[in-house]
Amino acid sequence: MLYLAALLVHCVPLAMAQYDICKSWVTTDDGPSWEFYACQPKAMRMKDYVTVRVDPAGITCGDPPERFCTHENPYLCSDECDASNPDLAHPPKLMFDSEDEGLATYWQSVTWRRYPEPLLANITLSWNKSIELTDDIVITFEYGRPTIMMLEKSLDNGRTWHPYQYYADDCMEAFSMPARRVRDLSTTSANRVLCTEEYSRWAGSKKEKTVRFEVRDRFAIFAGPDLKNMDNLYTRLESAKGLKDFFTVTDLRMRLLRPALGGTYVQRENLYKYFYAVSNIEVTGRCKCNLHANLCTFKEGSLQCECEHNTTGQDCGKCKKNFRSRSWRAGSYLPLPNGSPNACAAAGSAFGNCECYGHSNRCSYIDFLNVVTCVSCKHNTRGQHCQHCRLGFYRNSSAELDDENVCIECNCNQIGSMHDRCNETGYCECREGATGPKCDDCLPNYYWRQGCFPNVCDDELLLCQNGGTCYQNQRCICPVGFKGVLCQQSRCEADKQDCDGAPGARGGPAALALAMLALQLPGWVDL
Ligand SMILES: *[C@@H]1O[C@H](CO)[C@@H](O)[C@H](O)[C@H]1NC(C)=O
Ligand SMILES: *[C@@H]1O[C@H](CO)[C@@H](O)[C@H](O)[C@H]1NC(C)=O
Ligand SMILES: *[C@@H]1O[C@H](CO)[C@@H](O)[C@H](O)[C@H]1NC(C)=O
Ligand SMILES: *[C@@H]1O[C@H](CO)[C@@H](O)[C@H](O)[C@H]1NC(C)=O
Ligand SMILES: *[C@@H]1O[C@H](CO)[C@@H](O)[C@H](O)[C@H]1NC(C)=O
Ligand SMILES: [Ca+2]
Repeated sequence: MLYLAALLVHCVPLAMAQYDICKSWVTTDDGPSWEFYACQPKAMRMKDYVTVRVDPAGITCGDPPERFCTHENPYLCSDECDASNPDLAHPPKLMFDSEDEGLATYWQSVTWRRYPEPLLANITLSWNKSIELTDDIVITFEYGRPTIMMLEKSLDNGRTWHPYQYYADDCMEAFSMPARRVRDLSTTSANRVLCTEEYSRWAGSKKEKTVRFEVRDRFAIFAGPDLKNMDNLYTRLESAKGLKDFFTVTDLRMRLLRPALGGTYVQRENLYKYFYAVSNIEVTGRCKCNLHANLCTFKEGSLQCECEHNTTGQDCGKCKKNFRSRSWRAGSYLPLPNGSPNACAAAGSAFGNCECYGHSNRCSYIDFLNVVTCVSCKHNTRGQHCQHCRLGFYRNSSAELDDENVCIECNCNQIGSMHDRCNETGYCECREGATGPKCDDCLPNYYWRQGCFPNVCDDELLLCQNGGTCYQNQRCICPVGFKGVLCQQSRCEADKQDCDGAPGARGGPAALALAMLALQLPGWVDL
């Protein structure tokens, strides 16, 4: 009987957990069928799936072996850290092991023997998976908690980082921030990043060992002190912008900036009592599956959602192939109590026979044509099923029809091409003399100047004559006394008066100087 009671107590919270089934087989007036619900995996101990990295290199103690002492026993420095001896080593993995009762195992840093250079260490936890925190992050320090540290998070597997919480024994001094407590936050500030002094003051290294990131206290703002009113929390998570993301991480980083000082200033004569030692990092959360899965499994080194609702991807973040007749959407906690599955729909199932390849989520019936057609095709598509590319775009041959990148802009050169359309391989239609896929090059014997023009002169067939030089294939620069497109014409022959009237036109020194001037000044030639 006692056993049964215990079992019941244990089972009740599980049975009552919301959103724990994705579908159920129900009998309705139309016969039995599946009914679908928003669903999420159970919370897990995330430290079991984490990869850890400690920076900088050489920050872990024991290589070379080193002695250290404690704040309680500052002059008895007989403890040793030795990386080569398993009994005396303190590698990072000891932050995630399960400990026998009473026996703490911990990662430990080198001591602050380089004081006054700061003693800095980063502990980076990576999951390669989006995690939604469901309980406090609890970091346990042996030998005292840091007097300054910072918690950072990433939402994109470590590409970008954001501050999550600041910790200091004096927030103003360390971060120029006023000290605040999560308990004092309100509904509008529940996702504020703050600095707290609660976990950094010296209280004896045995008494106060933990540093927390308070998830529960933030949840309690909506769900009440015992988290009884979870409905209100779920409603807020759905409606308050950024609130869900605030509790979502792919990576966490503890930046340890100053070790415990034992409640006084740094004592230079005994730097062997200053170091970091972390025995446990507890992270409780669930896989983020966008409310499309109630299971999350560890496969090939990463957590993965077991997606339902015809979704797929590590976070169930897209529709399965052939289930893209409308755009993917996350499930919703609302309406209570079962939420909305927002399942992906098979082609042909959602709107009669209208497939839009995921480029539209609206169809419309056109009465006089008796067809159903997709409305407002996105991603530069068009057509009844959004199956064509808009004018000015062409089909990306390496993308499926339901890919967002299915249509590529033609990008035709405005001057070199006839119009901004292109053929199926992206080739534009060129004006005379232009060439290249985008018509931004000229054919041989053409030059580019706001379009392609045939060469006037060149070094092969259209040679400038009588000592003239070819300027950028556009014109011959003729010596004085000659003219014509190729300087082929003597001014005397063309115009007797010109010849007779101009003194020295036949090659006096003044004419030579003028000719040289002409060669040096293309601007003058352009006239
Ligand atoms: C810790 O990480 C931060 C970035 O989050 C970086 O700027 C800093 O240099 C790192 N510190 C160490 C000691 O590696
Ligand atoms: C991260 O997860 C993805 C998807 O499961 C996987 O393809 C990739 O190899 C993983 N990367 C690492 C570094 O583990
Ligand atoms: C997903 O597709 C299958 C057919 O492969 C269908 O039986 C099932 O009902 C679909 N599920 C949802 C949630 O639409
Ligand atoms: C074509 O589609 C593939 C697959 O989605 C994509 O990786 C690629 O960037 C697309 N090409 C262009 C030019 O957009
Ligand atoms: C597109 O135009 C280019 C150049 O005219 C040509 O080589 C190519 O075969 C054309 N592609 C198609 C599919 O017509
Ligand atoms: Ca441990």
